[in-house]
Amino acid sequence: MTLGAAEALGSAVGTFVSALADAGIRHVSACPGSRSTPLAIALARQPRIKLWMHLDERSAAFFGLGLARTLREPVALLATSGTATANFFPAVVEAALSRVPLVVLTADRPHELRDNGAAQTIDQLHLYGQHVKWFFDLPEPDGSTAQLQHLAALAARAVSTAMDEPAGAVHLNWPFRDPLVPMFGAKPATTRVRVSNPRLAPSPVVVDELAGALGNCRRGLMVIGPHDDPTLPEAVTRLAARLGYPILADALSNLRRGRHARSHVIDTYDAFLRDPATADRLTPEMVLRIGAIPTSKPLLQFLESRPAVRHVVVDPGGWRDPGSHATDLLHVDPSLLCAALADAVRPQPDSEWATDWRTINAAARRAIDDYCRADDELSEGKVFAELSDLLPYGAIVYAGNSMPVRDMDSFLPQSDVQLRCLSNRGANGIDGVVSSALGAGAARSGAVVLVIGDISFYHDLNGLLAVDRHALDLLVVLVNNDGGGIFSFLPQADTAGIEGDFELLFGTPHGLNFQPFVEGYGGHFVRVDDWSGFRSAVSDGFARGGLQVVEVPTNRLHNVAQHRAMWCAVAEALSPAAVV
Ligand SMILES: Cc1ncc(C[n+]2csc(CCOP(=O)(O)OP(=O)(O)O)c2C)c(N)n1
Ligand SMILES: [Mg+2]
Repeated sequence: MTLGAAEALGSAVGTFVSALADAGIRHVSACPGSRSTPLAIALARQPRIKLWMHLDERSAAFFGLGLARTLREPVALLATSGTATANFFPAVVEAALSRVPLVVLTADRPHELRDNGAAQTIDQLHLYGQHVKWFFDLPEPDGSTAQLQHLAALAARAVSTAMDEPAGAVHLNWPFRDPLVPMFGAKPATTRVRVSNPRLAPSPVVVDELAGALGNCRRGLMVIGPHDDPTLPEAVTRLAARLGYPILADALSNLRRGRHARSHVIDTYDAFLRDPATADRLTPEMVLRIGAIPTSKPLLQFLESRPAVRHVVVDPGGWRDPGSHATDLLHVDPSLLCAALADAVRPQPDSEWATDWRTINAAARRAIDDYCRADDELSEGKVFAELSDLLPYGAIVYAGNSMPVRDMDSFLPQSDVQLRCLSNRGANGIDGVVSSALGAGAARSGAVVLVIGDISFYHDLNGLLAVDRHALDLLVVLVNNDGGGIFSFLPQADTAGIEGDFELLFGTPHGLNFQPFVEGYGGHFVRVDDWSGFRSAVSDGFARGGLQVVEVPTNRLHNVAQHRAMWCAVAEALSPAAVV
């Protein structure tokens, strides 16, 4: 080994990693490998960066995603060459679609060892295709001053590009020659460039035009989909109060929970908009929509079946308008726009329109509460009604895809007990959810509850290793209906042609007993059989810490019947005879 090569390597990776830290990277989620040695050693030695080592790249990537989502800051991933890099793919896709900033670092063979049969070498160029915002194939380190300056600039550019709206993943592929162990002699070159990614403020022209239109519209609605920005609740609720507009707040908007003024927040629309008569009474003239596409299908259908409505989408970037219903797309920061509009609009006295929505919301809430109180059987939706009273202020609720995220949207009531609701809603994958929740737990101290279905839990059992490895706490509410419960709500469940094959193709029961798996990872497992057992298992779980799994056994067929009964109870409560 020539000292010169190892020193050149050391100054290259040292400079690059130091520039990553300068640009704001504080966490890296990584897995072991030989080719990635130079970066792994440089990251481990960088005091401003915490290196989270994992064994499985797919889980590591989702762990990094959960960290980045929760911290609202960019996080880096590191993998060695070969199929390790392909295991990052699902998390990269989720980052792209849910706008989470990730800097993906993959180590590669040098150019002379590519495409000629060298071991553990795959084509890593543009591996993640259109799912990353930027790809760059770095040069083999030579230690030259010009290259060090370039590496520092590349690190800054990678972080800034990942953060730029809409945020997402970037991919840097870095080939390393042997010897792979760097020597750190020289001081790393400093980053000269300082990058800023300010929020996109609306121009006065945009604010004036929209404020005028809103001021002249009595029947307006604010629809807030998944959008995790702590500055949004104050801005949105102030604007809604000035205009007398209801706020249809997705559970993932984080507008339902907290000490902000919630007088205009509507949280049961998923149930009452299923009733056509109620939906017809509530047709708006104008909609201001913020955030990702709402979780609630009835809300989407309500909006889509009213094409005459002026539909303004406020989004700092991208084009989130499936079905092409938007009439206006404003590429500005939603909080800044709402704050500016709240100052600009003519205040309107609270109208019959707002009162109608509020009355209907209150009646639907009473019907849902009564329904939950009367039903003693363990059921899936009621998990969120129960958790609503059990979770401590400031807890994070990570909801798995499939039924948990929908049930959270349908059943989680608004309250001033603040919760932060998160979910992988970009690509709606059932993969990597355990690791994403663990990443959320690694981001800060405080309670984190993951509510997840059995198949999704099975999908990422590997992720559980991180609990012990990194001394994390995670309380998992495992809704075990022995298969994919969501499919029982779909037409596939009633279609005669697949009768008999439904369980084989969709229900997919597995009969797994999760207890030994959980205990194998050092966790504590309780299967509850009633609600009082559930309540004590959750409180005990928080007190114990570490990995706590509370399994709620449910039945997929009963689950459909329970949801339908709840929707019927809401429709009945809102029938003209019931609403005076
Ligand atoms: C990675 C991935 N594979 C497959 C799917 C399709 N899918 C959606 S929901 C679901 C079943 C999930 O079952 P479970 O986690 O038990 O939740 P439940 O439906 O019972 O609420 C499947 C296979 C997906 N969304 N993501
Ligand atoms: Mg299930």
